[in-house]
Amino acid sequence: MIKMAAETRREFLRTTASAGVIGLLGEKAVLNALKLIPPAGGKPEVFPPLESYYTSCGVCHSQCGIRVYVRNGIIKFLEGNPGDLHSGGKICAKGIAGGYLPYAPDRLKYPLKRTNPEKGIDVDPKWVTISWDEALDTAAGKLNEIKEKYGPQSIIFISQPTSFVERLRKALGSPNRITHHDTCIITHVVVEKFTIGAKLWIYDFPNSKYILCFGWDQPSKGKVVLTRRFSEAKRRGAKIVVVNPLVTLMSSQADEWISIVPGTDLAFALAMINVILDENLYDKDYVEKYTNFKDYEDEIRNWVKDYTPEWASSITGVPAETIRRIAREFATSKPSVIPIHKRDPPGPNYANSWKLCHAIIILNALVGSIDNVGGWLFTKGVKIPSLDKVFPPPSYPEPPTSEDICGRSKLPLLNKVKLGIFSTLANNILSKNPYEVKAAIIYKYNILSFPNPKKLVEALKKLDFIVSIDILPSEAVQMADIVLPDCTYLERAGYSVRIFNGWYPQVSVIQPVIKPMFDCRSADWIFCELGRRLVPDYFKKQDGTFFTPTEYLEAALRNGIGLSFEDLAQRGLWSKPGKFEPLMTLESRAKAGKRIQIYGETFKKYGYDPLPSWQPRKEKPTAEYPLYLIITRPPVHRHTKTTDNPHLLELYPENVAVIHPETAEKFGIRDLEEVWVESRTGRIKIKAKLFEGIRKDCICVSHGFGHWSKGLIYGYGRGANDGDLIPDQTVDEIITRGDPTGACCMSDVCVKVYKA
Ligand SMILES: Nc1nc2c(c(=O)[nH]1)N[C@H]1C(S)=C(S)[C@@H](COP(=O)(O)OP(=O)(O)OC[C@H]3O[C@@H](n4cnc5c(=O)[nH]c(N)nc54)[C@H](O)[C@@H]3O)O[C@H]1N2
Ligand SMILES: Nc1nc2c(c(=O)[nH]1)N[C@H]1C(S)=C(S)[C@@H](COP(=O)(O)OP(=O)(O)OC[C@H]3O[C@@H](n4cnc5c(=O)[nH]c(N)nc54)[C@H](O)[C@@H]3O)O[C@H]1N2
Ligand code: SF4
Ligand SMILES: [Mo]
Repeated sequence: MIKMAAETRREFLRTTASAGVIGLLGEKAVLNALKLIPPAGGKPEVFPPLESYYTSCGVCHSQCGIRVYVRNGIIKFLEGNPGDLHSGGKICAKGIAGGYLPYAPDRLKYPLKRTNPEKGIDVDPKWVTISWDEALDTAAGKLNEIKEKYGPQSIIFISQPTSFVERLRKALGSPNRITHHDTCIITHVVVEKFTIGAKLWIYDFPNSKYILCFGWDQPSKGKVVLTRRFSEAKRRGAKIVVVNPLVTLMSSQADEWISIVPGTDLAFALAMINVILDENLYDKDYVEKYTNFKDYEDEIRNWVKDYTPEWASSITGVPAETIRRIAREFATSKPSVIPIHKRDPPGPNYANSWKLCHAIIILNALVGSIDNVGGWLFTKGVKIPSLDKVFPPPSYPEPPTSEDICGRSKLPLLNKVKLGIFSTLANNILSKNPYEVKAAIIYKYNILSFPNPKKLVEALKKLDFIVSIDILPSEAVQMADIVLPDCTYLERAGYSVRIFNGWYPQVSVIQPVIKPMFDCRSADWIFCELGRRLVPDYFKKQDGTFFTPTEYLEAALRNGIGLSFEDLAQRGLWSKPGKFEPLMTLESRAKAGKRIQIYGETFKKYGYDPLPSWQPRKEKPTAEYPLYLIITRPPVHRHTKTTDNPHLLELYPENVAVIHPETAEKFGIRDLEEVWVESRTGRIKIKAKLFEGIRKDCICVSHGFGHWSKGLIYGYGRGANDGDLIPDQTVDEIITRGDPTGACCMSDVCVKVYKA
C-alpha cells in the first residue's frame, strides 16, 4: 500500500479546496457529506484520518484511474483520479460499486476442496475448507499425474494469457490456451490486423464532424473513456447517425436513427462503398498513398458494382434513398468516421461480421479517416518487458502436438494472432477431437455463462480434474475439484497499459489499497506456486532461487518506464504526453511497403474472400422461430461478475426480454409477464418488457444474469442466461463458412416467445 506522494496530496488538497471541499470546510465537512459521521444524537467519534491511494479500476478493461480512501484498513469510498486525463476523473456506477467487492460476504475466502464427486447444475459440491499447502500440493500432484499419464496436451488453460499463466502453460508443454475472444472481439482483432496492421481502439471524436454508428454503442454501456470524447463531438456539433435495430441511449444522442434488420449491415456498408466509388467521392490522395486501392481498382469497382442501394434496401429494410444519402454525407462531411468496438455487428455476432468489419475499414479508408484528424487512431502503447524478458526461462519443451483442442491451429490467420476460441470447446472435449482432455485450469472466466452452457457442463463432467481460480463462487467454480481464492483488483499489485486511453503511452498503477481479505492470495502468486511444484526450473532466476511476482513487477516497471513500483504508486499514472501527428503511422508503414489492404491480399493468400462480398447471416426467421435475437449489456453491470453486487442490483435487478408491444400482442404477452424465449439450442424463462423502441421482428436480452450457483447469494436466480439460446459450434462449421476469425456468431440466432 503506497500512499500518494506528498506533492500529489498537496495538489489534491488544492483541487478539492478550490471545489470548496476540504480546504474551506475541513475534513469533518467532507466526512459529513460522505455520511461517515454518526447520526445526530450519537456520540461524536474521533476518526483517524482517511488515507488515500491511487490505483486503477478493475471492473472493465478501461481501467480508469481511481483514488481509494481507506480508514483503519477498510475502504471507505473511491472516486475517479482527476489527474487521469482520459477518464477526466470520472468513473461509472460499476467502478464506484467495485469498492464493495473485497467485502462481498459470499466471496471465496479460503482454498476449497470438493468432496462430492458428482458434478453438474444444481449439484452441491460439498466444499470443505483446506490449507493453501494442501490445495496447491493436491492441484500440482493431480496435474502432474495427468501430465505423466496422458501428456501435457491433456491439460487445458482456460484463461487470459497473463505472463504467469503462459509461463506455466508453456513450461508444462500444453498447446491449449482457451480464451473468450470468439465471443467478444475476434473479428476485429483478426480483420484489423490483416488489413490495417493493428487493432485500433480510439477515435479523435472531438474533431469528427460526422459519426456513423453501425451498432457502436459504448456510451450506452457507460464506458467513460469512449463516452467522454463522444460527448465532446456531440457538443461541438458533429452529426451522429445511429444504425441499430434497438433504441439505446445512443439513439437519443443521434441526429438520425435508422432501424435495420439484424445481421444485414454488410449490405448497407457495401451499398455505401458502391455509391462512394460510383460517384468518385473518395479521398483520392489518401487512398492512393496509404491503401492498395490503385493496384486492384478494376477488381474493386467490378466487385461492388451490383451492390446498389436498391439491392441493399431489400435486404436491410432501409430505403435506398436513405442509404444513398448517408453514403454521400459520410463521404463529404469530413472528418467523418465509423467507430467500431467489440460486440457491435462487426464483432463476432453474425456469420458475415468479419466481412462487415472489412467493409467498415474500407469505408473509413475511402474517406481518409484512419490515422487522421477526427478519425480512427493507432494506439500509442507502452512496452513493458514480459516475464520471459525479465526472467528468461530455459527453452520450453515442444508440445507433443501442435494441434490444439479449440481448433485454432486449423485457422491460420487466427493462429497468428494467438488468441484462442471458446465456442468449439464443448464439442471437442465430448468428441475427444483431436485428443482427450483430462484437466482444466480455469482462471477468471465464468465460461458457464457463455454459449450453450448445458453442453459445456456435460463436457466438463468428463474431465478428471478442474482447478478454479476466482474471487466469487461463480457457475464455473461449481465444476471445480480445487478452488483457489484470488485477490480482487483492490488487493493486488500490478500495472495497466491502458489501450483504450492510447493517445500517448500511459501506465496506470494497480496497487493493493487494503491487505488481502481472509486467506486470499494473488493469482500471480498462485501460478508461481503451482509452477514451483510442477516445473521448478521455469520459476527460477538465473541465480537458481525462485522469483516472485513482486520482483518481476519491480524489474518490469524499471525497464519499461524507468520507475519503481513505489514511485508509480505514489504518482498513480505515468505518461509520456505527445501530440497526435496525423498520418505519421501510415506514412512509416507505407514506407515499409505496408498499406491498408482495401483488397485483402492476406485474406486471398490464405484462401479467404479478399473483398467482403455479400454473405447473409446464418439464421433467418422461420415459422417456428420468427424473431431475431439481439443481445446487449446493461450500463451498470459488467457481464456476470457484477450481477451479484447488491448495489448494482438495486439499479438493475434482473434482465428482461425486450419486445415490441405489437409483437407481444400477437403472441398474447403482457408487460412483465413471464415468458419462455426459445431457440434451437435451448430456452430461458424470463419476464417480458414491452418497448416501442425495438423492431417488431426482434427480441433483446441483456447478458450477465441467470446465475444458478447458490453460492452467489445476491445474484442467484435473477433473470436468465442468454447463453442458453446461443449455439456453440465445430471447427468444421467455421472452416466451411469461410470465416478466418473463428467468430462464435453470438447473435446469429432466431427465437420464438410464448407464455410461461
Ligand atoms: N456496462 C458494460 N459495459 C461493457 C461491458 C459490460 O459487460 N457492461 N462489457 C465490455 C465488453 S467485454 C464488451 S465486448 C463490450 C460490448 O459492448 P458493445 O460492443 O457495445 O456490444 P453490445 O453491448 O452487445 O451492444 C451491441 C449493440 O449492437 C446492436 N446490434 C445488434 N445487432 C445489430 C445489427 O445487426 N446491426 C446493428 N446496426 N446493430 C446491432 C445492439 O442493439 C446493441 O446496441 O462492452 C464493454 N463494456
Ligand atoms: N451468453 C453470452 N456469453 C458471453 C457474452 C454474451 O454476450 N453472451 N459476452 C462475451 C464477452 S463480450 C465477454 S468479454 C465475456 C466475459 O466473460 P468473463 O470474462 O468470464 O466475465 P464474467 O462473466 O464477468 O466472469 C468473470 C469471472 O471472473 C471472476 N473474477 C472477477 N474478478 C476476478 C479476479 O480479480 N480474479 C479472479 N481470479 N477472478 C475474477 C468472476 O467471479 C467470474 O467468475 O463473456 C462472453 N460470453
Ligand atoms: S468505465 Fe467504469 S467499470 Fe470501466 S474502468 Fe472505468 S470506472 Fe471501472
Ligand atoms: Mo467482451
